[in-house]
Amino acid sequence: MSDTLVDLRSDTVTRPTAAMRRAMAEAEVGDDVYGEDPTMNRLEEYAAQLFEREASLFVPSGSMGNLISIKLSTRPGTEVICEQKAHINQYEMASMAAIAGAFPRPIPTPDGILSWEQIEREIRPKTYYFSQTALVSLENTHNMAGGTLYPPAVADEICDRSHQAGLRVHLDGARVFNASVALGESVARLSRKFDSVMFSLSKGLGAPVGSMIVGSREFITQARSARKMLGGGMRQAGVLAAAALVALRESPARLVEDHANARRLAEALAELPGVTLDPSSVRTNIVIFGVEKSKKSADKVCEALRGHGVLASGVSKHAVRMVTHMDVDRQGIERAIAAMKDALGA
Ligand code: TLP
Repeated sequence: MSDTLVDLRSDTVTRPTAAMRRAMAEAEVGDDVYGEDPTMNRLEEYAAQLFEREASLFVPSGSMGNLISIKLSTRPGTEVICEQKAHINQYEMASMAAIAGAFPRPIPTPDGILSWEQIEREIRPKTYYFSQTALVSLENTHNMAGGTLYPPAVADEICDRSHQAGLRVHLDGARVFNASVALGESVARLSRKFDSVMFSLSKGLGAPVGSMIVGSREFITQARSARKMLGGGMRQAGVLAAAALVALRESPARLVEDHANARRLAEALAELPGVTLDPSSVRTNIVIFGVEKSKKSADKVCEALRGHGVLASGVSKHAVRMVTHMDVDRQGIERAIAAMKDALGA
């Protein structure tokens, strides 16, 4: 372990487990564009059950899942209210504009968590010469705010009030299982009022590829067509579904370890001179901290860490992100802490 890299750049970097690889090798497959892949059909039924919804659809990536959901809930020229640092606003190649024709109306917040009051102020007046608000999109956990959580009552209120205002609501739940574990609520409970939900299989859950969209049967039927239009119709995709089934069954229970590792990391980093971080804000698997006081840029700190076999990512000039996951154990976390002491010259 000690000569391997401790890769904390993202929870997307995990390798499939032995159980996943076995399931992939043995998967029964068929042509999923014909709806004939039995393993894929099992996965889609299982995910729908888990979220207590009518149907679900496997998509190659979270970005495609968000794009399809946005495309189906907007028309060209309408607006999407989201948080400023939301993945859909900053990291999806402006696909909502370029492909769906929708326009983001981002709201900055310190912690990534929107309130109904903030959203209500941004809804466009119902006047014919204004573009109209169509959709509200929330991110739970919020990645670039440091894995922060929506209190369930806040998300519920946003959904209810948005619906009363005639708006649809999407959940970018790439890490909704992390939210579920941290809040002690089921993913079905956390997402029940949203019109569409995207969650990732390939982040904390550790599957090699894929995300899912969950919603009503009608919505998922439309999503299947949209996926085909975007070139996301897959053939013997059961090999991917087999790994995803293992991930969905086995991984949620172990996310608590990732959260404990992130908390240990945050508490140790917060002690270092040169680091700005409130460890109590770290509730899930993402630790984002400032290094401005060290007089080093985030890139310089990441470069120094790399020299110690620890990978992290710079998310702005002076902010570094470390994400815990199933391929980094407590020993790896202790190595990252030691490397940070050196990187900062502490
Ligand atoms: N996040 C990645 C990067 O793109 C930043 C990461 O390393 O965290 N929603 C959220 C909240 C995400 O964090 C991500 C990926 C996505 C959607 C997109 O998922 P993929 O990468 O499968 O397209």
